[in-house]
Amino acid sequence: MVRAMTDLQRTLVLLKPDAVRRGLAGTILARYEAKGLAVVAMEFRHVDAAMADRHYADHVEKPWYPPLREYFTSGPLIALVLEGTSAVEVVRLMNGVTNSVVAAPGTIRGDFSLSNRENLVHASDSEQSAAREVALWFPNLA
Ligand code: FUP
Repeated sequence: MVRAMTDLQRTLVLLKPDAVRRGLAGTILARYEAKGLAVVAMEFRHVDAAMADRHYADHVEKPWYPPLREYFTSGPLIALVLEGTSAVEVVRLMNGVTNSVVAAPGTIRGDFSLSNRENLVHASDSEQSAAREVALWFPNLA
């Protein structure tokens, strides 16, 4: 649901290891900036399996989780907190659906990925997830 114009939100975004490896981090970040979202935190990190499990707590039991964890920990990623009007929904729309094969052209996944796993970006899927994920990745952010 589209929120009121005044609904300022923060959302946790990850430019995952394939985005960094493929040299697409700047291109992707530029899209968020051009949209009008503000970067309020940013960090380059190579995370371990324990952090992957915390981030994907809802998915650790899924059959496809082990290869996801392998990919997620395969190299450095860039963690961001973006802030703006309806930021949670706006970033999800910009990213496109999970499976890049069917993600709409014009979205990040639709334009730059052809994979259901290596899909370049993560973004919080609700305000509740955003609060949990921002606290997990940036515990010192005010
Ligand atoms: P999303 O919110 O779009 O990132 O998607 P999900 O939370 O459903 O899934 C998290 C990540 O798991 C996706 F980005 C890609 C990966 N995934 C798979 O590897 N296989 C699947 O069948 C579904 C998701």
